[in-house]
Amino acid sequence: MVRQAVVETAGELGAADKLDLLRAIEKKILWLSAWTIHHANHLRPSRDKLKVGGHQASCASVASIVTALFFDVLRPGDRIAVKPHASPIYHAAMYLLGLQTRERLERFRAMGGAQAYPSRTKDATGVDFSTGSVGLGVAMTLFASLAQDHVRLRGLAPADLPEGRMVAIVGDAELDEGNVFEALLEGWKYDVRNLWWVIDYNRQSLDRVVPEKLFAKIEQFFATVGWNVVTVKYGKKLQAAFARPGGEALKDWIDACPNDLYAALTFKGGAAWRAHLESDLGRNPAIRRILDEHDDAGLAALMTNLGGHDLEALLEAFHAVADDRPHCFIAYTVKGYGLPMAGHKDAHAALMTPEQIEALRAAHGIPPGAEWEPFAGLEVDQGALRRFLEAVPWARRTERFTAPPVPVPAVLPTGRRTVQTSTQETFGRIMGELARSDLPLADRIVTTSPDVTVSTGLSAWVSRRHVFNRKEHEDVFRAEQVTSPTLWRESRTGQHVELGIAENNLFLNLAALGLAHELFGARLLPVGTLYDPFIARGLDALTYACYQGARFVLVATPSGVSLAPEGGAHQSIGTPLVGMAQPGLTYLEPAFADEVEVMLRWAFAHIQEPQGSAVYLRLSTRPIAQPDRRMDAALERAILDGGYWLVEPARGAELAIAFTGAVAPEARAALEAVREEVPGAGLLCVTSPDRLFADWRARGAGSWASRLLAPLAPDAGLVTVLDGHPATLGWLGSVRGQRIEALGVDRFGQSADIPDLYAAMRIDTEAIVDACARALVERARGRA
Ligand SMILES: Cc1ncc(C[n+]2csc(CCOP(=O)(O)OP(=O)(O)O)c2C)c(N)n1
Ligand SMILES: [Mg+2]
Repeated sequence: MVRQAVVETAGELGAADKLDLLRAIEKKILWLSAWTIHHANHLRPSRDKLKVGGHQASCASVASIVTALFFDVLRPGDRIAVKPHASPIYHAAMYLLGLQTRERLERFRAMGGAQAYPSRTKDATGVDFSTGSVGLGVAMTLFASLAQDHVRLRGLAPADLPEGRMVAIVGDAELDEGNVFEALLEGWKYDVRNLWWVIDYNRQSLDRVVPEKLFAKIEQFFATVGWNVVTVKYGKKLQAAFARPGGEALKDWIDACPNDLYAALTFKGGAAWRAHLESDLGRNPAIRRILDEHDDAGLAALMTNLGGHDLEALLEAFHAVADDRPHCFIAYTVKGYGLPMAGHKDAHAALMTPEQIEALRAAHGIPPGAEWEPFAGLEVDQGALRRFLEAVPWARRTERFTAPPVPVPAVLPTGRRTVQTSTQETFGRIMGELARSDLPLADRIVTTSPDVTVSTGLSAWVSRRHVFNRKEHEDVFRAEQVTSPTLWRESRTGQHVELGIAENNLFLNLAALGLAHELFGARLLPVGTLYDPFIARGLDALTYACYQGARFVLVATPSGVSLAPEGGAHQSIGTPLVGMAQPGLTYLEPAFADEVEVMLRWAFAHIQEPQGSAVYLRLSTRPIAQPDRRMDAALERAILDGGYWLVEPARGAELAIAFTGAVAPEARAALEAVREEVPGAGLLCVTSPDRLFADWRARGAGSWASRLLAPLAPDAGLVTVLDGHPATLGWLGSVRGQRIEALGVDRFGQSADIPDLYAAMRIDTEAIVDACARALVERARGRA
């Protein structure tokens, strides 16, 4: 029977009617998620015979949570990360809201279709935060909340923009990822607000049903860092059963029931529940009554009536929140709830069979052929449902803001350069000058670093622009006249976000700050610093930030073995390859101070361009002699295109040395030595292996690399060298089919000074000269 939902004159629904509509939505998105996955796996022709996959059980687990949040609780300023494996049910919710198309659902996990995991960049609409690598989307919401505070407290956000809650729907196994706890601790330090994590507590991960009583630990962890923990354990039916005389015994039994037994009985159904309850509690007259009053199906429904599947219980919990404290909701659920694999330990990747989906279709009252119809089989008034969906507050929001770009001046203030200097020192100096300036650019820069602010060159910047904190705090050392070059004043308008040592947090913070223009309508120019080797520590989070299209400047210093005595375990080798291979990130590595100036200015513009990217500058602490030259437009262009001749080769030259970064003195000395024998040899400074390579791949013979190498003889020898993996530049030999000697670092962990280390790694002058000799011998052999 179709139930008429009464729409009151004021346009407000009665609570009962709203609940009916929400229940219909819950049922529909459960169906659509199962059907979308089924369609992709069974009905769409396969060309490669690979499993398509999708997670019907993970979706079912959050059907009620998704319904409650998206269709009733969320408001326009709120932003949400949905656990990766709930992607189909999330897309189903967007479909009902008119934010997703049937075509894209039909192409779930296919080119151009709805993505396997919610994707900010690859899904057409609706996604605030990508998820996929578990734990990262969760923690991202915490840093998004900090970014929101930052733009609001600094008065950068548009005045009419509502303050939003940053919400995550979290798989319980995501809490096994350490980065979640790194974030929690940081959030506590910053007194983070407006943050909700809703944990889908189905007590199942991929492989198994977890035996631990994890909820107790979750409660403790979160309480320790100042969160409010709300447990939504039982639904209204079970609550009513417990309230009956003698009902306590049933509650005690369920509370004591091990997770695996509860899951197994859920899978087996009513008869199995009855058998167990009868044997354990059958003599209790109250339990007897409950058993007698329910048939098997009714008993199964009662016993699995957990809070996370009870819209009333969930809505009550969500709407009861009256403050902006961070909230963790532990919503008890069953993985696969409402589907045949419910409770099975292998539910994670289980796919319903054609027979099972057919039975579900029938049970949902959906006529054959109407599987994609949004309202088919729903026992509510369709007009009322349509009006309700059209009025869902969260869907009527600005999904992405645009913020005008911040102008970048033609030259940055750079201060006085010394004759011998390092690229790191230069970076620090420019940041100090920017801090001093009244450029609008400087007002939008926000720096952040995981406890290496001072050692990566940000002292001068921080001293002038201060550390961001909701609580103001003077530099006590300064007040007590203890001298230090760095003034550490914390203020609500500070422009540096200091993090504890946790590189995952750095990259998630950069991801959040680097999306502030889209999320919060305020353009920030984030600059993150860390030691280059520790990129590896946070690499997945860096990938995550780039995948979301976040824009920031990453300054990694020191790098390579050139930090020398400080080195050993702090050496980085493969980071240039990371920089080249990472989509959404452009890697540049300056050798000289004037290159840093050019690159940094370009970076501030590039991160704001629609077709731009994040930028990674790999810097060094090694002071080196600077070339005596004036920057001009041509040199600038060449630096940004990826390279220029520091010493021009003669036309038809038979040899050239190409180098990147801190090995400039060795490369220059080697060239001088070689020029005695090969006067026409040239020295190529490769300022961005990444840009040079990408351009060569795109344009081949017309590329900058090809044009740079054009003066050399077709069979000239090339020697490449850098303080990093030799593959970074080794490809240069392919540009014109030239013989290559690729020098670089391929071993790790030895402390020493530069002469000893460079010799050991074979990137010193002697090694370069030797490589040149080999290249010439090979060339002669090739000619003979
Ligand atoms: C970093 C990372 N490691 C491994 C995986 C593979 N993986 C996908 S889901 C999953 C288990 C997730 O369990 P839970 O978070 O409890 O989700 P649910 O039970 O809701 O499906 C694992 C290990 C992943 N996606 N990301
Ligand atoms: Mg789980």
